[in-house]
Amino acid sequence: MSSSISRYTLAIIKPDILIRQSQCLDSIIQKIETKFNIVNRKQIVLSISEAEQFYNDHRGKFFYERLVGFMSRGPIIPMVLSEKNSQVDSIKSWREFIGPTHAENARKLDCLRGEYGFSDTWNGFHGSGSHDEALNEIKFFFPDFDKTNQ
Ligand code: RTP
Repeated sequence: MSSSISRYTLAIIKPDILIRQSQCLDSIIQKIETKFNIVNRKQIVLSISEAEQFYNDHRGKFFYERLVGFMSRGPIIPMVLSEKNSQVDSIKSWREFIGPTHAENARKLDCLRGEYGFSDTWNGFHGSGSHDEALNEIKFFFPDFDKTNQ
């Protein structure tokens, strides 16, 4: 059973948090650390072409340009997270923790996007959607991350 559990996921604190709500960053990190170990973390600003590359799968969608513009607009904090409970899938758990994509839906729930998200695009947080996506996204931001752990 444990072989189907993803131990790591890639999370991002998006620019809306760092631009508009940087005073909340410490409490957001504390909240995250109640449930996840932060294995790797850095703060960077993506170029437009890096944001395009990261969101390449969304190319052609109506919100793509807005998303790329938003994600390269200010600092982001990518993190490799691991669930403190090793029996729990980190990818699923983090996605539940951040909640639904759209702010209106997220606000109905107890989740990070509900508390800190502004809109459908400015929604505060990213989480990998699958095991393969997590591997690729971790590699994108942390090329030296030890893959043998994954
Ligand atoms: P993520 O990949 O960032 O964890 O988000 P997700 O799976 O919940 O959402 P997805 O559909 O993959 O969309 C990626 C990001 O695009 C922005 N978005 N804007 N209607 C809109 O304006 C819209 N829809 C999506 C969000 O920032 C979303 O997280």
